[in-house]
Amino acid sequence: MMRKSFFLVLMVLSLIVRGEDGSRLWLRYDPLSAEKAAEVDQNILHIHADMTKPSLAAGVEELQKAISGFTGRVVPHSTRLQHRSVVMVVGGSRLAGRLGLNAELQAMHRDGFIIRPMVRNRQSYLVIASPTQVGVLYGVFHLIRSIKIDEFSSELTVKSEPKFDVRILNHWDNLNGTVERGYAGRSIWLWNELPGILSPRYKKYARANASVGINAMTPNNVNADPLILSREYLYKVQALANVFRPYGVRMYLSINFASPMVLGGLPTADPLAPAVRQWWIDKVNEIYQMIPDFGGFLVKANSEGQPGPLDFGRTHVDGANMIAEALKPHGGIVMWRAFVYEPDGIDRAKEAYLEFVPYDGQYHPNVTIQAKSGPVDFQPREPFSPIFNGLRKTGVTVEVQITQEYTGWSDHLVYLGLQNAEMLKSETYAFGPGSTVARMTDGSLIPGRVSAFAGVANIGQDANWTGHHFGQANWYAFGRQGWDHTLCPEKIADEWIRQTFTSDPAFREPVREMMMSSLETVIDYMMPLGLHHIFAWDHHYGPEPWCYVPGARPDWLPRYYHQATKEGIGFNRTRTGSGAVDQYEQPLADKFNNLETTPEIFLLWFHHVPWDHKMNSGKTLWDEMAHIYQRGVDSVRSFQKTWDRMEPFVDAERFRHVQSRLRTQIRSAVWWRDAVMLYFQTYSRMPIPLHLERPINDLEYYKQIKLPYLHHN
Ligand code: GCW
Repeated sequence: MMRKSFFLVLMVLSLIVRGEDGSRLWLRYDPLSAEKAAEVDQNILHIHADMTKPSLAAGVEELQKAISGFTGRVVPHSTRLQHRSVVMVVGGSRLAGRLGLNAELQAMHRDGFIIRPMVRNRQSYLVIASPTQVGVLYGVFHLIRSIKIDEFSSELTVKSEPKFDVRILNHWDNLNGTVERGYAGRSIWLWNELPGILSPRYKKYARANASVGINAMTPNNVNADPLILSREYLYKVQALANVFRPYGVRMYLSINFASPMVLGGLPTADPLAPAVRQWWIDKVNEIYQMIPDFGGFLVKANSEGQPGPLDFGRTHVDGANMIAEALKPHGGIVMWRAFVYEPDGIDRAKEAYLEFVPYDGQYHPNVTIQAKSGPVDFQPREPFSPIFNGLRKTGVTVEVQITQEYTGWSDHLVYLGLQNAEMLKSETYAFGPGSTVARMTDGSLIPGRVSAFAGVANIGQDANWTGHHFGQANWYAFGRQGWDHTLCPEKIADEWIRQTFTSDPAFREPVREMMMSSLETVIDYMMPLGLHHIFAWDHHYGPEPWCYVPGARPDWLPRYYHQATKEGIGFNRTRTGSGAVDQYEQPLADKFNNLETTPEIFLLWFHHVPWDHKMNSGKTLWDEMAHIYQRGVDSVRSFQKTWDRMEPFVDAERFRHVQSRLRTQIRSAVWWRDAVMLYFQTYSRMPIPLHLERPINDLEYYKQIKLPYLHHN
């Protein structure tokens, strides 16, 4: 009794000292209800694992930490198999043989795991087994999660395998500590301190990734500083890789295509020049000597001013294959980005397809073409990029954006698990029905190629890692969807809420509902009906559909995208316009080509539509827009009300933090609604329906908002 109350006092004290800053993410191991604690206490008395294996040792540490947090009891590690043990088993080991698991494990994905109750000699165990140590660690995290979300029992039986082989976070972090499009403070990589000083955050980061199955990362921006490949920086990279290794997070690097010139002093970076090819071979060998399990390179070439093979009269295939050849002997891969567009093109949405699809079949098998999910640029809503139905013999990777560059930064509550799911389950028809974007990229339909899912990270130095507490859900969901893209986003949100806040239905249900409507909400108040890229210049936070910057590339200006005139609005991508519809497979091409059959969510993406066009609701296009913008604003107001009702269930610190951000979000939503409607009204000349809210400022006011210093770091 004494011990118990002492333990409780310690817990409370540590909470007061630590505060509830969100730093524990979804890995919060707080005391369970007596009933749940008893269930754990009865079933998990010991842990048995080969502690010489680093990932198993990490698994034991994690499980001990979790259970002592849940029940106040330290579960001992035991070198013998004992009754009611959690037993960690790696395929091929003597133990796996004794338990008769080898054949089953051999047939599994290397990261997959099974959790299964087993009885041997009248002793019962809960076995966590995988072909690899890291797979066992994934199983441990699964077990911990199931305790938190009430799925645990002595009969827990699971078999789980990832859908994508590479589940990778791309950090857009610069070596000087700033983060491109980062809204959670400065970079977590303290390059100046490395390799000598290892921030405790590195291990926490790796552990959080492992808990959701993320197994790869690039620490540096795709606008890559060549310095990353210098010997000096490779030592720093190596130090990070060593911390990540037990957690199964493999190191990849973003590289600058001109590195042989900048670092190597060569006169060219021409991918066909023998000296250049040798430079890459030598550099890759050097890296593998330092980091034997190095994953490969991510390359942004000939895009937004980055150097690339086109600068030397070569193609993307020449560039990608040259680097792939250097990596191949080591089993490394090249993730070659397809985010390319030229200022003179007639339709930016068509360009990646035009540049990459003609070479289908020529890329080496260890190359994957990494394309943003939509054809333009991470807008609140886009149709899927047609490159996913164009490339049929090449590995293709979907890149999603976890950081909220175009969805209100870390100020707005937007659950992106929904956006990922919408993209991944889009039907491309490339090989007939069932050819979803997920199956075109996970290796099911194009076997023998790289299978990967990439996300641009939203992580920074902020105590809560992601700026907004609900931004954590986007990191979490990315990992869970990379593991299993068939998981429903609602289930993922529910899991996250239960682990991060509470399982109490009075909290969980309304908050889940809020998350589930949050994507539609941001689309409503920013860019509904297929509108896109009417963002303010450079910062991409607020609206600036009127934006004009003398001398700027036309495809960096909103007019290029909305094309508003007195007659109507929208980008004509049909056969009478840019013809982008024909980059889609039938029946989609015809469907998008026809105004009547185009889903209204993509109306202005594919069509230039008269202001008085009759919508499905019976309203004119103009009235419909007015209603939708208002709906978005109303919805954010309802989020505020929902959240305020949640006060009794949340610690004061996180409660106020989210509350203050919802206030910012409603101000932004009103700004968006007013600015966009007032601006387009100068074309439509139609009134805002009288029963809707009136704008609170005039257009001139909104035009003055410039936010020149609107950068979070
Ligand atoms: O969305 C745009 C961003 C750039 C980014 C680029 C890219 C890293 O505005 O900041 O650069 O995309 O994806 O390469």
